[in-house]
Amino acid sequence: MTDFFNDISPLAYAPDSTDLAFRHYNPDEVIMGKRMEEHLRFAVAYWHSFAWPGGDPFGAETFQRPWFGNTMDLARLKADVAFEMFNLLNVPYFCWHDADIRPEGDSFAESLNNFKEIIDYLGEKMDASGTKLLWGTANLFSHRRFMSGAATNPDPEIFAWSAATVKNCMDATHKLGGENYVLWGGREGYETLLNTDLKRERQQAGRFLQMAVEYKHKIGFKGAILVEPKPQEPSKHQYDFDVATVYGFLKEFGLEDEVQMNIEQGHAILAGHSFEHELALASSLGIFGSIDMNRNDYQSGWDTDQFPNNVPEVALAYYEVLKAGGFTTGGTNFDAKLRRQSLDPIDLIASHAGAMDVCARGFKAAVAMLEDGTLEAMRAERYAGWDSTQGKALLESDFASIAAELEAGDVNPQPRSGRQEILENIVNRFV
Ligand code: XUL
Ligand code: CO
Repeated sequence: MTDFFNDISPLAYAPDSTDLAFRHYNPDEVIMGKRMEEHLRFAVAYWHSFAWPGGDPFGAETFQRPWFGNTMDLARLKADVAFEMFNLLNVPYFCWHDADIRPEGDSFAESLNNFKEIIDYLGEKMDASGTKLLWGTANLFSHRRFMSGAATNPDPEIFAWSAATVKNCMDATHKLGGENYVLWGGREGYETLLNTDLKRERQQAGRFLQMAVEYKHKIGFKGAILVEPKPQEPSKHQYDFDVATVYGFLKEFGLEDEVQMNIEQGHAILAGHSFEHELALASSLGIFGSIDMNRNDYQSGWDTDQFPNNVPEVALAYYEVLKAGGFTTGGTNFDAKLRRQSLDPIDLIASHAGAMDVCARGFKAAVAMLEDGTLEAMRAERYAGWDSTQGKALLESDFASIAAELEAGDVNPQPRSGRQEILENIVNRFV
């Protein structure tokens, strides 16, 4: 035991409590035939909670964690504290980048040795605690070697470095029984077209992703490969802009049946979409995988990665997740970080606990909306014309025949109300 969380006790489900407790998240409550824990599949993001120092563009670290530093002992201490937090929160999953969990060495080989040692250490802790790995990923964006991209770098040596890194991160994810492998192209984009061969860079990114898929099959990894779209930040123009863009990219490289989406709330907002739009689109394209749950500041235009606290928004997101059939290998990863003034260990616990409660509350509202059925009935009614014999025949027809029929008749279709306010009123009954 470390003394970091000191006198904080494991959180319980206690709906009437005014203390640190869950008021809505009850992992054992059975909803639609499944325990809430199995529906929501919460994960803690190692990077924000244990590696992020609380810096911003105007100031360096505000957090002074006892495990900060570049040694193996400190990496083990970090893991000890992380698993203590997973236990306090009773959260079933976690996620990591290689750079979050191991100290950087002086060479590829030294970093890899550090990484492998920590992976074994995490494996022991996972066995002892029952915490599982939702996904692993490689940090191909923080170190200065990636400043011009990883797979899309103008320098082939960096492509090779990145490929070898992803290979080892996939091996480690597989070894730990991880359920997905994520690729977020942090620096896969550009700052100025003046120095960028856009066509070449996209080809490199496509080949890189094909190699990841080939390697997954080679090692028999049964989890999903997930791409995480984001429109900008850190690069001015990111190639994986949003779900629609990534789908076109997957089609181009023949990967649409191999790769799914990890959709993040804040990234959807930065792309000018709602979270539920990105979820609904991925689901309609058959590429929905997992979510990174956070909340973005609507004014700043940056990726603020705040903990979710807006129940109506979360409810609409889980409504789409449920309509997509729920999570299979995916889950709800809190890709969210404390505000830099939230210094204390209790802030880490309270932020996650509150986020889990907001998600549980939104999820229950989504289930209630689905079970009530009015929204879906009204949607079906709106499109009923397309289920009629005439409606079906129309899509089999052609412009000339359609026009001939219309010109011979005496039709004048009348517009019908879209009922948006009534639908919003219905949603508000549940949230
Ligand atoms: C960055 C982001 C990442 C990915 C994993 O905006 O969301 O943390 O989730 O690399
Ligand atoms: Co993310």
